[in-house]
Amino acid sequence: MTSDTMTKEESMQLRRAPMDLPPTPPDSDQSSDAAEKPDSDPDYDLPPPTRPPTEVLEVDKKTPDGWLPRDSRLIRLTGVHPFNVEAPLSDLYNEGFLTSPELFYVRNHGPVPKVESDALDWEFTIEGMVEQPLKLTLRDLLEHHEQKTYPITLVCAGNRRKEQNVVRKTKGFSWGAAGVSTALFTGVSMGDVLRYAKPKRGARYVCMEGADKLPNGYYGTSVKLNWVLDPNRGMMLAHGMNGEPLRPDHGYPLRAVIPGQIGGRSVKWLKRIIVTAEPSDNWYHLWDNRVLPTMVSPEESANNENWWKDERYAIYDLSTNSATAYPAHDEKISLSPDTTPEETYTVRGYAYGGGGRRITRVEVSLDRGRTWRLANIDYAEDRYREAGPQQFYGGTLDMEWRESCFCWCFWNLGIPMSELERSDDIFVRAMDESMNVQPRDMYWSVLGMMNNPWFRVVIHHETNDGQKSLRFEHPTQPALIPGGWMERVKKELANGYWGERLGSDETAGQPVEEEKQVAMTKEGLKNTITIHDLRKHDKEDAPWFVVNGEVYDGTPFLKEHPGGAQSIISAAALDSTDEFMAIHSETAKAMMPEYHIGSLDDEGKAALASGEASQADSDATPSPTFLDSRAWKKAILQSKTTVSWDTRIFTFKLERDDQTLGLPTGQHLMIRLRDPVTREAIIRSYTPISETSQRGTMDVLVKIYFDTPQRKGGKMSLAMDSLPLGHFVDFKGPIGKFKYLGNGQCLVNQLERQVKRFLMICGGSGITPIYQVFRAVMQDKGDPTQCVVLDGNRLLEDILCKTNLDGFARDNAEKCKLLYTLTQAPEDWAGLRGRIAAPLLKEHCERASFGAGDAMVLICGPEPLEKSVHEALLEIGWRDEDMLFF
Ligand SMILES: Nc1nc2c(c(=O)[nH]1)N[C@H]1C(S)=C(S)[C@@H](COP(=O)(O)O)O[C@H]1N2
Ligand SMILES: [Mo]
Repeated sequence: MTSDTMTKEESMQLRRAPMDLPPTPPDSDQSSDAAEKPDSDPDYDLPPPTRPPTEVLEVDKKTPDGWLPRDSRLIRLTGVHPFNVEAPLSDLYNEGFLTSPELFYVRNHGPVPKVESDALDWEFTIEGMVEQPLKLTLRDLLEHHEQKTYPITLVCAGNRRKEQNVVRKTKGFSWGAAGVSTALFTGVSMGDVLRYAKPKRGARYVCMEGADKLPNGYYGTSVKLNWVLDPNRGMMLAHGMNGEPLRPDHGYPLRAVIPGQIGGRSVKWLKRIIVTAEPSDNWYHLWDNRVLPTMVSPEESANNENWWKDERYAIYDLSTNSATAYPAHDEKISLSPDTTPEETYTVRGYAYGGGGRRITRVEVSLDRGRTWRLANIDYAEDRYREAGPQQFYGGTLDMEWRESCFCWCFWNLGIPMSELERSDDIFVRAMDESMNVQPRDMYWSVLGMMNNPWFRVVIHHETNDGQKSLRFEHPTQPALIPGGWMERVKKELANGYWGERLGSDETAGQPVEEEKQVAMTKEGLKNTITIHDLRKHDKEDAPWFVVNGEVYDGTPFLKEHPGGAQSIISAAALDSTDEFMAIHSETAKAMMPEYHIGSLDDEGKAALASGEASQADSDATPSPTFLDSRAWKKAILQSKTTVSWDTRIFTFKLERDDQTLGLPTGQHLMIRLRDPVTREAIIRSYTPISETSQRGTMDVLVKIYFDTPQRKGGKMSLAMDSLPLGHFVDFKGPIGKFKYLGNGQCLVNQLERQVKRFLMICGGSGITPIYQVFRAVMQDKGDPTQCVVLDGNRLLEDILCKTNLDGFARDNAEKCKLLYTLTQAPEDWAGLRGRIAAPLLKEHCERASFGAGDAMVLICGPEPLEKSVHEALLEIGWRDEDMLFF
């Protein structure tokens, strides 16, 4: 039995909740109609004031979550959608021990399921290896089971991942240190409910599945049955949070809450519980929430799936962790001359342990770990324990007997100002009751999870007009927000090492090789531009775009841009750093100062970083065509066909079966992948070979440039080749300055041009854009345009699409001529021999033989080929305006 299947018999056995369940046992020392609200002034913490958001934010409106009001203070970590957010660290800390639901971090893998009917009718099943499969509703849970309320801290396994990403990019997005929050959860003991279903002998795991349908199935994972049945582990089926129903982002109306373990096990919008003999085989259980050994590179992990199947690398209990909230990042303290030696600053933050283990000490160092001082710890969770059993928010608060610690604690330490003034940084580390202490060094791994090295805040000593002050700097800022000492000293950081080189005696890693930098800003220009101004320039008449926080006006370059005006227009008012840097040569970069008009202000940068100005990376509502020139769209790799030893056809699944690609003939699209090793974005343009009318899928032909002893292979093609089936790739387009409209009618840079004859010259995989135009001409019987194709390759078997090309030629002899030339032709080869160069071109491609001004040459191939063809064509009478290089 696996988590994804249920036999017919099993589903037949499902029955409504047995109505003969014993009623909730009356509480021993409290009458059952005791006040639902806690005492007016208890010793334990009550939730902070909450202001539930009432308005749908503008950015959410175009997403599948466009119905859901949210708090605008939250920092978006994965563009606009799906919703993955953390609060600014100081805001989170200021909430206190309990976090209000609107600031509680959110980790959603996809759209939030919308509950249209009465939440009490929400159904879920308990199935698999149980004597008594059950179908229950939330109403059943409320009516027939004992409700409990207690505080639980949830932490995403990715908390603090940005630090890992700065050292070396992981496969995860950049959480700051606020991927953690605490709430009072109300619900039913998961173990109690499972006991009613009576697990069978041999059952060992409890798989869970949510209602959120994702690209790779419903979200799901598993924990051990043994743990579920252990009251000390406190696993809960929760419906309440801080005294109110769960909010949609946190699993409304029902979720699992698994204390002491990574947040990923606490399945939201819970629909199925499946008892099994093996761990979950859900995609998200296998490919997420693991700490693979540090030497497993992203590439190795993609090539060898056994790493993912090894249960030893799955993570459950949280690792010991701590962070400093105050001093906050960029906080400044002025040192007045009359600061007395006794004056102190109270450094404070949070700490948590895993598996219910108590944090037993938090230590602070001002001398990089040579000496430590003990911080004070406030265990707010213990005050609920001490309160004894009582009714609380619709459940029994009864923690007296439980020894485990499910919550974070807050630590603080007063430090004399004079000592801060003499120090360069503040380190903090925590230890739990098993003496698990946070490590000094980072343990980097492919998914960047459970990051917990000592948290270091740097102290900058500044003097302004004789006024001395201290400025504090955290390691990073979440998402793409710039800032933090790790960015600053990036070059000195190496895998596994927590910080700057301490001195020559320390074993810091090798510095990272420096990239060649080209200045792209205008010297002396000091203009700042607001997000508001930028957004006004989002149209084709005056497109502005942003690269590395600098604003450029693309208007004067619209006509000259080699990729066509559309490539600039598509970037209008957007941050196109990734694409720009990936595609452009140093020559192109050197042209940038000319178009530089100012720097985006900090607010604008933050807005772009959090995706507010862009819809990029969003899963917007599907349209009849797949491509969007202003946003990256994801498509899943469905199959890979080997065409020859070095060529593959990759078939990608579009969003919908009835969708076409939306690519005009003659245009291209961009493909974006991450380099499997460095995680840098790689972007290249391709022309799919599938027909423009094809629905549901597209086919891209790619020639793989393998590493050879002489030279490194092609980054993009190697990354494509190592892509596992079922993985996403990003697409954007159309781009290109040429369009074929049919019947000889072309658009070149938006200008119409009537063509009677095409000369098409290509080498190797340069055939793909040529083939697209050629096919359009051949398939239209009424199109009288003549085509001569000159296709150069090394070996006969290197000629791509040959069968199709030959087929079209056979059926259209009157309007087409195919010339293949090979540099290593077999003896019986009847075609041309030699490379595409002046002699061959002179013999077959004289302009005179193509008629007067109504012929055009389309050329696509490697750069040296395009260059030599260009020169040779000029010599035999062609003019620049006749030639189009793809
Ligand atoms: N159904 C479902 N459950 C889910 C997820 C999800 O995407 N879908 N994300 C998981 C992860 S990785 C985390 S860290 C927690 C986050 O819970 P929160 O969003 O309420 O903070 O939910 C977990 N449960
Ligand atoms: Mo998570």
